[in-house]
Amino acid sequence: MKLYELAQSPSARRVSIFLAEKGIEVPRVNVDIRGGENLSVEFKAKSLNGRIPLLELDDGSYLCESVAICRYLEETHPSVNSLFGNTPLERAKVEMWQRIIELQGLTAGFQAFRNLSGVYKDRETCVEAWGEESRIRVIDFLPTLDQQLSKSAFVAGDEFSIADISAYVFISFIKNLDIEVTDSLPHLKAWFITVAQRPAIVSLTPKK
Ligand SMILES: N[C@@H](CCC(=O)N[C@@H](CS)C(=O)NCC(=O)O)C(=O)O
Repeated sequence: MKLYELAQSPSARRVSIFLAEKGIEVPRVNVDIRGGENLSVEFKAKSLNGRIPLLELDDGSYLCESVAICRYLEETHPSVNSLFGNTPLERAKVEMWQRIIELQGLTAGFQAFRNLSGVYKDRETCVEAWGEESRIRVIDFLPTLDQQLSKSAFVAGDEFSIADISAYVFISFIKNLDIEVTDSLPHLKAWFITVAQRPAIVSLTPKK
């Protein structure tokens, strides 16, 4: 296996944290996405969505989309506690929260960042008003997470799951939008501090 990524990019971090939680090591290839390396014919021939992360399998086939990659890694490296949930209800709750975080959190955050910063204006039309609206949607979504974390230790229930990884990456990312988790969101704030101390996440945090 080989993982095409850019370590600090949020979607690649979802897979990296997952791998570290599972204790799986995979050779990595750095892709210069800001420089447009992912736009090349060669990369697009490998990646259906033309983006990172991208996992190359030993049979020469490829998987894109961070959650699909994590699901494959989970099923090929099963452990006592699955990060996708262990019972039918747990699995459904993890899936529910994954979709909520992906659709209402990460997608809005990415749209805000891309349209406001213009980092990818070489490959897409940036619409400032859409960026502003997406940023507002991110802010409006935060209480949903705070409320959920007032009821359970982790996003999808009592166990740490891939939904926490997605939410952690989302909350880390919104600093780029000048959005902070303040004391008005106490449960979300406390959860973030706890999750940041997990050995898997500490192991990926660059030393200052
Ligand atoms: N839904 C995809 C999102 C992948 C994605 O947007 N990757 C970004 C980096 S975080 C990328 O490759 N951007 C380059 C581009 O848009 O050209 C996933 O979860 O893997």
